[in-house]
Amino acid sequence: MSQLLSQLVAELQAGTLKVVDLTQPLGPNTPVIGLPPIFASSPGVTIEQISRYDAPGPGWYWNTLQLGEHTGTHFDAPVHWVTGKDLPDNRCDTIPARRFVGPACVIDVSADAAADADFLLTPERILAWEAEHGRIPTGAWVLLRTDWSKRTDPAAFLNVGADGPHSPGFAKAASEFLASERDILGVGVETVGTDAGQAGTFDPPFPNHTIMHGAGKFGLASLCNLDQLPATGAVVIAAPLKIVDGSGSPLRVLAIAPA
Ligand code: 23J
Ligand code: MN
Repeated sequence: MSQLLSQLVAELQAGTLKVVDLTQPLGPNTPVIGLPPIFASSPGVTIEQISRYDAPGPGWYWNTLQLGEHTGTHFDAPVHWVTGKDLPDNRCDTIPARRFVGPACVIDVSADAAADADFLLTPERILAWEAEHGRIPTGAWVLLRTDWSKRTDPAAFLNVGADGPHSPGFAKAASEFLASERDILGVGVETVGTDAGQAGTFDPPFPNHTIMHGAGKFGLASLCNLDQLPATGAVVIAAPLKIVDGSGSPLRVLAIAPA
């Protein structure tokens, strides 16, 4: 085995490296994004039993799942958005697997999001993060820590008011900066989608989806446990199901980090 892989295994077994699960539980209580009623919506999770050591299957237990591609902790492929529809290797089954693994840059804006549910990350804030932690490296996953995943009540998580949902995200200029001034795999967030709650009212609507996917970048939504990661020094593995022509997929997101 390569020295590096032997050491990886040894450090995982010794506990000097830890595996952090960045994934929310997936089930009937998983919150799903609400869009304005003029648009079609995605269903929640339905789990129907096929058998459970009973007449339909005396020795085995299994279920049928029904869910939208963009449910719970999930991956957004570039083909999800009209801006990314004609890019090469833009869907779940055609993205090269090496693009699912990269170093994590965790930008902590949890205090800002606690003070303002509509907080938006700016390019200035990214540059301030880089002044402290170094330049965002090639092939990075940029993870926005908001602590939003600590809102375990679905109503508080979706935070829908009379004027629509309120949750933090990216200013358009921040998405543009990350998509064109840095060479990232994509962005990850703790909220239900990679755009801010109010982003349907922005110009363009849903600017993070528009810009990231137009640039061939990926999205990760509904992450958790970002507070267990260092700002730099973790590696994230986020591999969607190989859905044929898939626009996205629920997935298990894992980080390997110093313990
Ligand atoms: C469709 C339309 C708007 C949004 C989304 C999907 C998502 O957040 C998603 O899951 O990709 S904002
Ligand atoms: Mn999505």
